[in-house]
Amino acid sequence: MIIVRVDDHAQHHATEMHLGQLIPSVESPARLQVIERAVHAAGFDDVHDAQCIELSLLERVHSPQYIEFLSTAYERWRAAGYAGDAMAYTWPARHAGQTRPESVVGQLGYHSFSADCSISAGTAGAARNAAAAAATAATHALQVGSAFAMHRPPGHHATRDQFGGYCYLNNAAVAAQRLRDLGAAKVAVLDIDYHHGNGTQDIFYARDDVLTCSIHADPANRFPWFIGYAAERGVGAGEGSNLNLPLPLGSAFDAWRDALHVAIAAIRKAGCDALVVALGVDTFEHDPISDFKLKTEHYPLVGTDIAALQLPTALIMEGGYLTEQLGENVAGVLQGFAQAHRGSSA
Ligand code: OKP
Ligand code: ZN
Repeated sequence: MIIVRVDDHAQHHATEMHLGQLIPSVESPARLQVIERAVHAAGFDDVHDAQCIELSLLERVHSPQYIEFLSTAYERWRAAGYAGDAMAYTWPARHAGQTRPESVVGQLGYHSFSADCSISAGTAGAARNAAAAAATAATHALQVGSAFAMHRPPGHHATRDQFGGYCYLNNAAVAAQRLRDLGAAKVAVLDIDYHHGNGTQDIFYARDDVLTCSIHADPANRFPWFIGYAAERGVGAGEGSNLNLPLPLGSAFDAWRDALHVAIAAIRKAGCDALVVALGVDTFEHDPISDFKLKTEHYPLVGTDIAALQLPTALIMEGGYLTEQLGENVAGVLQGFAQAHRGSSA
């Protein structure tokens, strides 16, 4: 398995509105340091730098207007005389129109859906590097069978033109689009993060060339609250190409693994020829913001189950917030996967 690394991620450190208090985001630079250490210690030494990502690929996933907004928002915020990180405080009311305000403050509300993250000085660059790592991993996956994009910030909550949930550019969607562009006819995105991959669902909702599957905490009681329900199955040509498997709060590995097998069966049935795994390990029993009950010993089994699909696979880093065991859990998935995956002769 190829490991794709990034530069400059530590310059992204967002502010988070957490239940009435502004705190440094739990999606911290330290997360990636422990992941890098554990992946290296596990013996994965085929490490490649992320290659630059073309704007044209990014623009197949995100709106040009949003990409431009992301890269200039922090400077505009500072130039307007505001302190701290750029953060929204107003979102469109239910029957508001679609007007995009001119002010950066208004545009922050237009281009985000939650106040759990902000745009800091290094956010745009780090988000771009993460998307680049995802695209690079997808390319390697087609060439050698599998690759892991080892980056932050995560991406699966970012929609075509909104950030939120610690996510700015949708790395998994970029990987899926890259796989399509390189010739995969039908791509599956399997999202195993604790939270619903709302952005990925949204980006591909009307398309039948990308099957999106997400196993997550029931949104009736967890972020992202308004989306991620089982009844959401896609629209138009995309009807039947979205599979949500919400689970009750507190779910343990047995129930979680049953859902994984349902998703894997759906991917098989759809005849997908490449796979993107949105790899979050905030399903861990001691994760500070989640409540599933997966244990460290389960993560290699997760990797093994996914490898059974025997598809070219790009594994894309998402969430996981207990830095103590984060690295071990991520490396566990990769090890289980690598042992069971046949790879490719190409
Ligand atoms: C990102 B990923 C409020 C917490 C809300 C939402 C969770 C975002 C998780 N302070 N944060 O899916 O791991
Ligand atoms: Zn998550």
